[in-house]
Amino acid sequence: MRILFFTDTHLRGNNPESRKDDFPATLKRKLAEVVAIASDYQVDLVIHGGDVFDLPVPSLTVTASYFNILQKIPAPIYAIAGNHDIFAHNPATLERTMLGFIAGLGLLHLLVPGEKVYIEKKGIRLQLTGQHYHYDIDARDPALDYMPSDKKDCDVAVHVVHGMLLDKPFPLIRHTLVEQIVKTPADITLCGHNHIGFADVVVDGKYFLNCGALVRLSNHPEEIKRWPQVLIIDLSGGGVKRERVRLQSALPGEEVLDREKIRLREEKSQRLAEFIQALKQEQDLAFTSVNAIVNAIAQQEGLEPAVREEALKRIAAAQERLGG
Ligand SMILES: [Mn+2]
Repeated sequence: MRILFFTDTHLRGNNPESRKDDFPATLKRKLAEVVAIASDYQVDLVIHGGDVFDLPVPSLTVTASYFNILQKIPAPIYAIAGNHDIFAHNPATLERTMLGFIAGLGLLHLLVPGEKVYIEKKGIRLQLTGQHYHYDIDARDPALDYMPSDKKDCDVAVHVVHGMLLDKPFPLIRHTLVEQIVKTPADITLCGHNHIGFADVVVDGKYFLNCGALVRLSNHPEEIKRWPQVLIIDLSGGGVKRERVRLQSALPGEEVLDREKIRLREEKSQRLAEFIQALKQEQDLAFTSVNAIVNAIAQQEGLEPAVREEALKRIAAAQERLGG
């Protein structure tokens, strides 16, 4: 049994700010290549890790132009919803979204959290479960989202999640670490959401895989370096053979992502840093001169000392609020 996993396709009808190419045309070429890979590898099953669409309700024309290609995949597609597929990070809105509609038409199958699907092909029985993105993911007990309740009546259990699963800690981003979920009953955990992906992690015969997004939306240096790919998992012979297939239709990051925008952003933040530094240096001087002005006014107007002191006190408080 062979599985093709891909994730974060962010189907949309226009260009992200940082892309220099015709993004919808590129997307169509990539999807056609995914169809070809699925066919070449004779996959029995395709799994999408979420963020199928870039918006919960893209236009009908945009949807048709992409699903016209995706429906040629010669195997069933199972998917979960990513944060971009739903409104307000709430999977309860799925029925009002394009992903919900597409699933209603039978163009793909949406996994239902907590429900097991069994697929049997070439003598292998697979248990498939999934978890959509939701507002509490990576903030509550990871077992609730990243682990199926159990593995039952099957050879291999696969669990798919759209969440920030990382192989090592990353500051400032709400995430879940692989080491927190190594007790999962699933043999294979497939993850989307983290577009950069990570190298395959194997712990005690359990596989934690994220091959990265099919598209590069941001001009982050990591994205420029990265090559879009899909993951082929071969379960025949009792093992879990993995192959990352790089998309030949993808172009080098430098050609599609606008470095000029990065340069401008870096320049802007550099200038901002210089400006803040200059402000800090000026602050003592400015502060002294404000005090001098208050003193001058107080003297000129013959104000009572208490008034002058109150004014200076308020200026000091304001200075403190501004961070000294
Ligand atoms: Mn995404």
